[in-house]
Amino acid sequence: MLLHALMIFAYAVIPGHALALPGANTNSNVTHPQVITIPNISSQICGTEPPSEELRQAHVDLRDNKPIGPRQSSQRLLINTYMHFVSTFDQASTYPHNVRNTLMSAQVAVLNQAYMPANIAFRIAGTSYTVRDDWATDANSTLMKQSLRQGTYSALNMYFQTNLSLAPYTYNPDLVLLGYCTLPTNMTYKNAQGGQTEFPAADYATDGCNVLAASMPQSPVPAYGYDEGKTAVHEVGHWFGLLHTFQDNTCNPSDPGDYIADTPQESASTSGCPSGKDSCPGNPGLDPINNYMDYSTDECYNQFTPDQQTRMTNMYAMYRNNE
Ligand SMILES: [Ca+2]
Ligand SMILES: [Ca+2]
Ligand SMILES: [Zn+2]
Repeated sequence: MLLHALMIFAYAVIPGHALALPGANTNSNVTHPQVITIPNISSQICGTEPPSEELRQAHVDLRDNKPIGPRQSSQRLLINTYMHFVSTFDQASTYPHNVRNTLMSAQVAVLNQAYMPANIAFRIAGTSYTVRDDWATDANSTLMKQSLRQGTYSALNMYFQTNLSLAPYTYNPDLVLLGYCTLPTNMTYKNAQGGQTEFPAADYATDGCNVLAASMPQSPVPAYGYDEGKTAVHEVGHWFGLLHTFQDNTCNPSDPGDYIADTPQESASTSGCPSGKDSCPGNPGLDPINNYMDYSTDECYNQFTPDQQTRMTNMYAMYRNNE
């Protein structure tokens, strides 16, 4: 324990002067668990906000095949992806340069495998590394993203935070959050020449996905049950516009739910991987426990349905491409 504290001290201190990063609150008395346990509470799986009315309407229009906006061609989508690794001081020694690089490559490989059926691929366009306790716990999230976000609205920014928490500034492992992401919104307007112009980057600075670093594949501090990189797959599904498979569903056949025709109706999120789960027994199909947009554990996740694949590429064309 003393040795551990000294190592942190050595990292953070220049002889005679504490290294003070603006806004960084250091806490060198923290011990971090070897394995992170995610409580069986759905609010700690995904913190993505509910969809706007605008996004709901876009889902309705695409589901009903209304002629709105551009549709994605059959070309492969290649997404410029910026990966930002944000660590607390006490975790910095756990994630040295080579470990971070391994994690980010492994994470992109998992994303590429999961999105291959949708003809979507990701390439690392840039990376950043920050050691700041407040950002790593997701306090000052807006400032963090204003400082780190790269690229246009068509670029994916992912923030891998060592202590992503429901209660920023705390290190309580019971309050850990696996991830959340921003859903797409209209970021273009007609310019004086009648063409489409994108809003200034400052207007979408917070766009992107926050992911617990422990969910990355091969993490030295794995999140038990959620350590194969599938949290990022789920969150990026939101970035493309997908909703949860159990969204607003009471099993009433008229409930639009996730606005996806080929995911069965589901009234309750899944935890673990309970085969045969059927939260809407009167409606066709078992619950889509293997779907990336449910809340199952990583071993359970293995598919986006064909309608979800099409919806993602159409929404990308509608909201994010050509900018
Ligand atoms: Ca559905
Ligand atoms: Ca059913
Ligand atoms: Zn989610």
